[in-house]
Amino acid sequence: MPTFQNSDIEAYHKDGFVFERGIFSPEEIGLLGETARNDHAMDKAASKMDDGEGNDVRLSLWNHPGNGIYGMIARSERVVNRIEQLLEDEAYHYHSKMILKDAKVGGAWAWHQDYGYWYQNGLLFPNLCSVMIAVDEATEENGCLQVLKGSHKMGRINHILSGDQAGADKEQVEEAKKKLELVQCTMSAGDALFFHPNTLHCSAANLSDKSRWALICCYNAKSNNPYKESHHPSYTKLDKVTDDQVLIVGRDEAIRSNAEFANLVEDDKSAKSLENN
Ligand SMILES: O=C(O)CCC(=O)C(=O)O
Repeated sequence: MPTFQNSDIEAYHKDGFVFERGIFSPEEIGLLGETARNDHAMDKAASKMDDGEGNDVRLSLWNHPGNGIYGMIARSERVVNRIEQLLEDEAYHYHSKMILKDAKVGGAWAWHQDYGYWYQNGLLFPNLCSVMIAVDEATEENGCLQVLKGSHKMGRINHILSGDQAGADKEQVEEAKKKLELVQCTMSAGDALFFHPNTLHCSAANLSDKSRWALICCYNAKSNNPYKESHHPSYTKLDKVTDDQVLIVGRDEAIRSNAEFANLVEDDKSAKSLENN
């Protein structure tokens, strides 16, 4: 079964991210894109978050992976085994989200660390990992993810609310940009980027005429079970599925869009809790 090579794992720990190109085939990622674009429940559940610069970022989020194609991807051995190599622990699903960065109107994401949000949720250690899977091609023009290489080694830095987003302390980001390489994470549909929760990342608004949708699945280590309840789950055993399930479920129109979307506006306190800091 394909997993990360030692050199990939070393790169992740050194840089705070590692790519796995073509982890999903064109048919698999095509089925994911088709499911998402026809998924009225997901569209309805999508929340808009003000990016503080006049645009909105739109995303749908769910806590449990479910049995649809989203769940088959998040639970697939090819993803979860790699996550477990990086976490050096059993992984459980913390949440997944579809970032709906639409052509012309998709907003920007301010520089932040995911742990800047998740730290509020009773997680003592930054032993989490996310995988961003490109549903559409991601280019500089349509606002691909940007990361600061090695920034995870800075530890968690202060975050303050900017629009509806938690933004990392701007002075520290500016200084970090002088020392660390900024990487434009251009991706083809089906590519994956695994990244550390303290990796500083952002993305520009999508002013192009091509949408940039992406699925981001986030995992926590079993040993990092949160000490208090939050809007994201505590340890819940993740049932891995064999890699062939992505196509089997994706080709079945009756079940492929199964997901229980969370109400981000009501439930998400990660960024909002910074209001009182
Ligand atoms: O999709 C993007 O451009 C950024 C998303 C992101 O940073 C996040 O969900 O934490």
